[in-house]
Amino acid sequence: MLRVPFVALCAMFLGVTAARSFEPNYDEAKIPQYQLPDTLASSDGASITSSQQWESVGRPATLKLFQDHVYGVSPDPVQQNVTVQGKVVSRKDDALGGRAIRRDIDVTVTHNNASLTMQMLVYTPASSQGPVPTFLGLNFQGNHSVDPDPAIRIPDSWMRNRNNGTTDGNRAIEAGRGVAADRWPIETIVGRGYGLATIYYGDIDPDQDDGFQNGIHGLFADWNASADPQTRWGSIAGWAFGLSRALDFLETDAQVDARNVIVIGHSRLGKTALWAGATDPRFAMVISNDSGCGGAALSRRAFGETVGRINQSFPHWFNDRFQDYNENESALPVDQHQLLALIAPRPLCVASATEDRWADPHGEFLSCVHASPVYRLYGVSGIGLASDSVDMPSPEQPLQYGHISYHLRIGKHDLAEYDWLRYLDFADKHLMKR
Ligand code: GTR
Repeated sequence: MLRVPFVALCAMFLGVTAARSFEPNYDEAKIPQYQLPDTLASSDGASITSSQQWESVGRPATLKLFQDHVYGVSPDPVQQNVTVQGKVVSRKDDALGGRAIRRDIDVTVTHNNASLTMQMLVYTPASSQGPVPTFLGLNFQGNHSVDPDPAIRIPDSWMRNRNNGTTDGNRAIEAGRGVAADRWPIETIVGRGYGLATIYYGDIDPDQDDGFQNGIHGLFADWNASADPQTRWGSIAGWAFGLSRALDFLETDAQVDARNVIVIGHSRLGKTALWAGATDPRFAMVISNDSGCGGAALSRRAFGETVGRINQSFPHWFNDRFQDYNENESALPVDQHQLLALIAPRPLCVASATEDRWADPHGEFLSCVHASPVYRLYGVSGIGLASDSVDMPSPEQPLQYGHISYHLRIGKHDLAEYDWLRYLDFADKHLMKR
């Protein structure tokens, strides 16, 4: 038997508990002193003063920093000869009591003779005369969870065991039908003249640390092997890649106005929507709902969830280099306001919830403020407050003055009808008038 001295045993125990016990900071007074990277500084220190300069110098450099230090580098679909094909599997012209056309579509992504199929559920208003602006969002629990309609397919890809009767082990089952309908007010969306397309995020990549074996990562095994292990794509980048391939298909779809596709996501999928919007300028509008750490919240504030904590819980979401910034946020060459800046000048919604302190609502709002200078390069305002006030707006007093919308809903971490109504208003203002 191996004898371990008592002192060493105590030290081991303390080490383990120290690694596991994490006390989030929820006190503004205890936020570390920090200085944000200047969004408009180019690498030689000169200031970027025009949208042309931003697009030729600032934007590509900022995007590369996020690839190299945060989300990872994804394969280039053109260089990798990726093809995308859609096949309508079922269609109902009088869904939702005659209000919508519902289609269930297989979207197949092919690379090197191997393929991955994402099941996409698309609703468009039954009354629409032509292609409509459409929300595209990933869902957590399967397409069958967004509406109780028994005709919607149940995904067969890996799902986290929810231990609440809606899954059987790692599989989705009938009992999950409609369980997430509150998050997807489809009748309201189509009633306002928009389409909704949604995909179960596990169809793109399973949300587990599987070492690049499955899902979209697995489809690019050759590319992964040749990529830098420090910087290759994590799961957020994988899900965002899937959203872009979904958009490839929507560009060929007669019922969707592909010039007006709005990418939306909640929580980890809000982080994903932001990265999709940053990497793919074809998304006309971007929505981050309660995205928090690694999403809209400033990392340097280390308020609620921190970089160290997120990397400990979800090491597969980001690239491996992001681990260098655990408890070391100020060493990051970027912060999340620059992620929002990559979306300029497109309309962007950032939303928080009062009880969602884990996601740092104030840090999400400040990101909007500090992204605004890039919007101004395009002659539009960002958050649209006088002299970029940093005062937190009151709950449920949405700021929708400029091209960045911010609101703080009263309630918990969720995607609620209140949030959707704000997004629809903002889309009406910026997209419907086009
Ligand atoms: C939490 C995680 C958050 C957020 C959330 C979610 O556990 O700490 O960053 O992404 O999950 O996606 O539901």
